[in-house]
Parts: sequence; C-alpha cells; structure tokens
Amino acid sequence: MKKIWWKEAVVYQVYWRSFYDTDGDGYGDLQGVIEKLDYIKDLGIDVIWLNPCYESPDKDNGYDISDYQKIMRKAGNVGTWETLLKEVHKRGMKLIMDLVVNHTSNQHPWFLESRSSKDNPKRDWYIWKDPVEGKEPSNWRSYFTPSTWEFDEKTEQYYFHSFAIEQPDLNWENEEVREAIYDMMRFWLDKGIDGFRMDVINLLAKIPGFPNVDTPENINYLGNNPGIHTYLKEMNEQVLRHYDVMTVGEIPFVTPEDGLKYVGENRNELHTLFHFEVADDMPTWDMLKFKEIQTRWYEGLFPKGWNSQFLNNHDHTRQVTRYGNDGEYRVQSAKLLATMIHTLPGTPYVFQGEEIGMTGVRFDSIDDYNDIAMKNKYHEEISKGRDPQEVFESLLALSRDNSRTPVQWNAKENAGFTTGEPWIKINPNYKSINVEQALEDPDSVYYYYKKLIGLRKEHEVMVYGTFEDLSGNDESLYVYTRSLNNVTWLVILNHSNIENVCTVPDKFANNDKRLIIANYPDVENNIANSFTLKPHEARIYEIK
Ligand code: TEU
Repeated sequence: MKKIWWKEAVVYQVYWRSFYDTDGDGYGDLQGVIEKLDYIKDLGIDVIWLNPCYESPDKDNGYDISDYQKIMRKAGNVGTWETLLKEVHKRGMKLIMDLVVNHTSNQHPWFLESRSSKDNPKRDWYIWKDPVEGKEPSNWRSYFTPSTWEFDEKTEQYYFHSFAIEQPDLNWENEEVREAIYDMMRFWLDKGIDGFRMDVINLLAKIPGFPNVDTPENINYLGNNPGIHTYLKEMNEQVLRHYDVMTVGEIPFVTPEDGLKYVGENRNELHTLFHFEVADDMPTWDMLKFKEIQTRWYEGLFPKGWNSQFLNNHDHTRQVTRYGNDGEYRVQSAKLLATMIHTLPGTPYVFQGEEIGMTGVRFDSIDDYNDIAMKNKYHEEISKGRDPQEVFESLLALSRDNSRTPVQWNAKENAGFTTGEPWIKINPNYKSINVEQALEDPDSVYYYYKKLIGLRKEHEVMVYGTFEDLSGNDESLYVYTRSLNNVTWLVILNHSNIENVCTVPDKFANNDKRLIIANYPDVENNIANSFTLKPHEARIYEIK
C-alpha cells in the first residue's frame, strides 16, 4: 500500500496568539512557538498548523488579512517566521500555514483601491452591486452579520462579505484575483512551507446573480457552489501539484459525497478536508448521531478520499467540556475522546492545550469576550429588545473564545503564558490544569496522548486499517475495529458517567486479546466475553 505522510501524520494546531508570549505584550508570538517546539516534538507531533499571522487589523484574529506577505507585528516578523520554519524542519516536523483567500481585510490595499471609485482597475477584485429598490441586493445572511451586503457611501454600491463587514469577499470570477493569490501561494511555498489549511475554501464560488433565498438563516447557499471545482483544479494545476505539500480544505458544511468532489484521489484538487458536521449537528454529545456521522463519512469517502478527525479547534469549544466530562471524570473523558479521535479513520488534529485536558470557560460579562462572531450576535440580538443577560448566557457554550484562552503552562501568574496583561483572560483552573503538572504526572492526559501518538507511528492499522462499527445502537458504547492485513484492533469506549457492561462481539469471542492501551490502571490483558467498563473508560485490544 502507498504510504502517504499526511495520512500518517498527527497535526498540532498552534493558535499562536494564545500559545506563549515572549515579549510581554500579552499576546503569544512566533518566538514563543519557537521556544516550545521541543514540547511539541516530544509529544510526537509531525505537522504544525499555524493559524494566520499575516499583517491584519485583527478584527477576526488574523482572518482579516491586509498584507499576505508580511507578518503581523504582534506575532513577530518575517525573520522570526523564517527561524520558526527552520527550527520546525530541524526537528523533523512540517509546517502548514493558513490560506485565507475567500476574503481580505477591508484595510487591504486591494480593497482600498477597489472601493475608491467605480472605475478603479481593482473595482472588480471584489463583489459590488447596486441597491435593489433602495436596499440590499439580496436577503442573504452572513456568518457574522444579518446581511452579506454592506453599503459604501462613496460609490453608492453594496459590497459582499461572507463574514464581518471588515472582511470583504474577493471576486474569484476575476482571473487577476486568482493569479494574485497563486503568486502569493508560491511566495510561501518557495520559502519551504509544507502545505496549507485552506480557510472556508468551499465559499470561493457564489451562486450566480445572488438571488433571494427562501430561508436566509440556513446559510449553506454560501458554499459548495458551481465553479468551485474549476477554481481548485486551476489552483492545483498552476501551483499545488508543483510542490510536495499537504492541503486540507476547511469545508464546513458539506456531505461526504460532495466532500469527495474536493478530495477524491483522482480529482487533482485537495488532499484532505475537515468538515463541521459533528460540531454543527451535535451542540452536546449524541453518541448515536456521532456513530452515524462517522460511518456515513467512512462509507462516503474512504478509501477514495481522506478525512480529518478533530472535535475542537479555535472555532469550536474545548471537547472535554462540550462533548465529554470536564468535572469528576475530566482526565478519563479527555483520554477517551483522544482514543476515539486517534483511532477513527482520518488524520487526527490536536488543538493546543487539548493534550493536557484544558476546558472551556464561563467568564462573567460580554466584555470579557473577544470573538467578533459572538459579540456581533450579542449586539444583533439585544438590538431586538431581548434581555442582555439572557442573550449573553445563550452564547456562552458555543463562544469561540472557549478554546482561545491562553495555554496553561504552569501554576504561576497568568499560567506562565505572559508577563504582561493577557489579551484575553486565563481560564481560572490553570492552577490545577497546566503543562508543568501534566509533565510531572505519569498518568496525565499528556502522557496518554504521547502514547496514542506513538502507537500511530508503530502500527499502520491505525492509519490505513478498514473500519467497522460493531456497537449498533447503544447510546453510550462505541465499539469498532480497525483491520489491516492480519492485524485487527478492537476499540471499546464507554462514553458515559456511569458503568456499562460490554459484550465482546461474537466473532471475537474465542480469540485471545492483547491490551494495547487503557485509560484506567490495572486493566486485564485478556477479557471475558462480557465485562464492566467504568465511567468514560476506553480500551484498545489487539485481537490475536
Ligand atoms: O471559519 C469558518 C467557519 O465556518 C466558522 O466561521 C464557523 O462557522 C464559525 O466559527 C461558527 O463556529 C474560518 C476560521 O476558522 C474562522 O476562525 C474565521 O472566523 C472564519 O473562517 C472567517 O475567516
């Protein structure tokens, strides 16, 4: 079987502004990432995904770029970035960067020129429309605002934005735009990066004419539109196929069948994707729903295309809080969720701090939060006369800031993240949940992650094995196999706050079993055909 590095890899996501601050300005920085590379390497990580650190007014934490080829001052400079890349490669790891090309900042020189006049040569680099009956050209909502249209007084036209008004969409129908983006991609690829995580890459193509829709709140009309595959094939032909790189498309709202159109091995578009079906369809844990999603994506994608496995990132709250148990069983729950993510089919992602079981937060006031999506929604809802406290509390669980609080390095002031005033509050539980504590505790979440990641390097069955769900419609138990050649691993997960009886699938009743890993101590090697699992207990057995 063909071995492919980005399928075998474990990716660690560095949200640098919350990772480690070395200059005391209260923001993490690239020098901080450099100083923690040995920590990331020791975990067993192969690839680092660095969130955007390009020049930006920072309205959406770097996803509003004003210069694609400069480094944001609070992150560092190109020199620091080049040192980071060199140090990552020196440790045998790879670095992928965020490619944010659906939109720029409204402070990007391209947009400043485009908005300056209707006949500016760059007018058509963005999407401008005349008012319709004195109003927005169509009834579309954006992800962050009630309308995708913002009126510009100077030229008396509306411009289109899929996200905040500070993030105007580029017009991908314009070949000059595409060529400028391809040149920018080559700039970073020629510096030696190992690939791109492509921000909302399915939004580049728009429905022609921007017609009104019946249900503007169901904003899937923003993505997966005709023309997207033409653009991605051109991007692959002109740029990507000329480099040995990993491409992962963030394609939030897509089905397995449509996902395969982006990442099918003979499509010549992208290598792999991550989608949000779990995050969007499961505000809280629903094992039956999760199993159904996993099986549908396995059957709809593998082995013709490749998926990613994650439960949290900088946009989705910390998994042990949202999907597990961040109280009495936090450690066991964090280990169980990790066991699942690292044994399901696809490339596993570790979001910074997940490896020590960091949890979500509940700050006291909207003023404690930074996330533009949350704050825009808060102001939109209270402008309708809703009770501010009720609106605030309704937004807490899914606020993206849950995952954006600084990494907790130790129990000292500001969790050892900064000597300055942190840009966002530190999670108050840092005194008990921090890297220093984890490194001193052989039973910590950290060492469990390290062992899981190590297993992936030793056993190809975790990467290339077929997948079969054997747990049927049990609402807490997830029991499945991964098989490759004559090796079969049986994964047994009790995602529950109570004990559960597990019966070994009949087909393995007479086989010997060898325990590979467990998240409780003193677990028996061989098992009887029916045995009791503790709350949030996870085990992997090799079937002999
Ligand atoms: O996120 C795209 C996206 O789909 C998210 O906006 C998601 O729908 C939202 O966060 C609800 O949870 C990407 C980036 O990951 C995000 O940080 C940016 O804000 C966004 O694109 C715009 O660039």
